Amino acid sequence: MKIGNDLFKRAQKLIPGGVNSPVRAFKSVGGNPVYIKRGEGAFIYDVDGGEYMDFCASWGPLILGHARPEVVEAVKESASSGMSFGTCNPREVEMAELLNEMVPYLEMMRMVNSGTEAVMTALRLARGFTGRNKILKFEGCYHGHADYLLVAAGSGLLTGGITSSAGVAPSAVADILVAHYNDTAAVKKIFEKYGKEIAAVIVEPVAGNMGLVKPEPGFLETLREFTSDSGAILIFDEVITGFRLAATTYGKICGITPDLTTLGKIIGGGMPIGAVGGKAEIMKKLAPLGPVYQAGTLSGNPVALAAGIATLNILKKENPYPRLAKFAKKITDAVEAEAKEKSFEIHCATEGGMFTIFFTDKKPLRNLDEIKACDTAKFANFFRAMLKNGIYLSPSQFELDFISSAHTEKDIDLFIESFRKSLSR
Ligand code: KE4
Repeated sequence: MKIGNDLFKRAQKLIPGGVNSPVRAFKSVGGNPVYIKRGEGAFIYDVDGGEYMDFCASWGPLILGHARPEVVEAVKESASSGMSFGTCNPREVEMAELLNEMVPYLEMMRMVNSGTEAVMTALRLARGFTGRNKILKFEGCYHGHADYLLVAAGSGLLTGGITSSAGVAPSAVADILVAHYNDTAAVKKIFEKYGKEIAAVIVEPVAGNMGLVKPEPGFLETLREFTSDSGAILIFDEVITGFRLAATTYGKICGITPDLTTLGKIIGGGMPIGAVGGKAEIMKKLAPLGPVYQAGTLSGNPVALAAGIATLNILKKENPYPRLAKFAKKITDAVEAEAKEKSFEIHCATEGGMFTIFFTDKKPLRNLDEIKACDTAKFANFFRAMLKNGIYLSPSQFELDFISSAHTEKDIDLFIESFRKSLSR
């Protein structure tokens, strides 16, 4: 780890915490972060010659594995014709038509450069469309780092043991309402009290930013019913789940149509990207058509779209999802069997090709309070043991692990073997 450690020392002099995103800092798992210089298929390689089987997938985008040739080719071909024009470009039309074909309820959409920007745009649209201000979000969900969303947020905040950030003016969060995930009773009370003042409800339809927490039967349906009755906008934040569980959105899978959807990660194939889409009557409020302003120098960047379009077309053609789910199930079964056999307090939640190994005996985990009971010290030891065994997990108990289409059956067996070894250590 010598070269990596030297790099980290240098980085810390110029970059806060040495990282460009807090959750990469290994703060909650201990040790110095790895410095990855190359990825190929299911594997990533650090600057000191270390090789790891990757289950973090850059926090979700790399569903096809690293350096998938067709995606790299698409980027090379696009970049060789120019990086960015600040004009309309044909790939914007191709991406919009592809997303609309794969998710028909995205009647219109706009490309941006991150999930945060997609959520900011969706919430400003909801407020502009309804003329209302209040927003309901859920404890432990993370929707990017816009001021007013850093309340009871998951992901890096939770990992860092905080759930709201300094530097956020009280006025910015005055209109943010918070309830526990899966708490339909609380949602009912909030709508009884604030109904006509609520501009939007935003939710991760399958929560990933407190580790994997599934919606209980009726939870999402309740959100759809109450928002429809009160004229509030229902936003599914599918930055993680979009194209992760099928070649479409979770909204399509579960049969609940949100008014707006935010996307990111997979639709960029590893390049910076985000998108907001949904009902045309809402989307038409966006400038230059309507009064809700939003903009971006590199929005619809042709090189990023080339990577995303190539990725989505491969997902459409290859449909890797049943295999991803099968492999995740194999891991879950092994974890549960080990827990039972050795009475370990450990539990693996899974949805499609996503999973989280929780260090707790509680299952299923329904909300942030239950998640907080997890033994993060045990998780940290487990993470480091797996790293020693050449397995790179997402470096936080409050995140997801992902299986890519590049992982083979043999890789999954190796994961399970390493899991057993790491647990016994
Ligand atoms: P970005 O601005 O990081 O592209 O997207 C924000 C975002 C929005 N919505 C959901 C559901 C998200 O999960 C995210 C970002 N995800 C985290 C990891 N779970 C990003 C990792 C990081 O912050 O480095």
